[in-house]
Amino acid sequence: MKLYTSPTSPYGRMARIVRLEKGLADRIALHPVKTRGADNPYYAVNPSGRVPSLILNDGAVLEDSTLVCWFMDHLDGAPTLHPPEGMAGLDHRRIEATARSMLDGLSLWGREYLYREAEIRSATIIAHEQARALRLADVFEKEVQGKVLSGPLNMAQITLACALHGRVNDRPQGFRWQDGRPNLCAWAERMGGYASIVETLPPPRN
Ligand SMILES: N[C@@H](CCC(=O)N[C@@H](CS)C(=O)NCC(=O)O)C(=O)O
Repeated sequence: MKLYTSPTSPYGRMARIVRLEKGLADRIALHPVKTRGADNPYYAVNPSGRVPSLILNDGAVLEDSTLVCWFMDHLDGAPTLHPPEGMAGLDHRRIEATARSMLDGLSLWGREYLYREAEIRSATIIAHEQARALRLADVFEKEVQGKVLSGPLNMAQITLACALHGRVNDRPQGFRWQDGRPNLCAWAERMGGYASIVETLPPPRN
């Protein structure tokens, strides 16, 4: 099987973390790709052009970090990172969904800087996403003390880690999530104790 992702994608990082945590490095080869651009050869692999995508041995293309991570965790029939079925898994799913909401907003916000010149950036979008991200950082300042985020590694933690871990304060500009949030800082530091989290750190952007 082949896992396609860019080294900088936080969604791809989730898949790379699960691949390592589940001991799948020998069965799933990592294929680093560059996304975007006209005539990108990656479009022949995954027509949506998004990463991560996992190409199964029969050629099926799985895209979206949720599905890719679910598949890899369940491949051995003994999932360890996903919540249990039914209401027992609700709290895990609730926190994971909120972490994904933060990650989605941060990605949108970051793209204003990555792909738009200063003169065409939307101040409205930036302000909206900044306020959302900081509100959610306040939520997680409390949530990190709860069972789901302080217990054994799981998808909620991996999702939040990909939103925060390795991110310098003020990136995107104005995302000062570390300021006044000691619990969240301690949590992000604790996540740095996992080899899979450290090994998948995105390279620094200039
Ligand atoms: N919901 C998707 C989001 C994936 C996503 O947006 N990936 C970005 C990189 S961070 C991408 O592939 N962008 C390339 C493009 O939009 O063409 C997931 O969870 O995998």
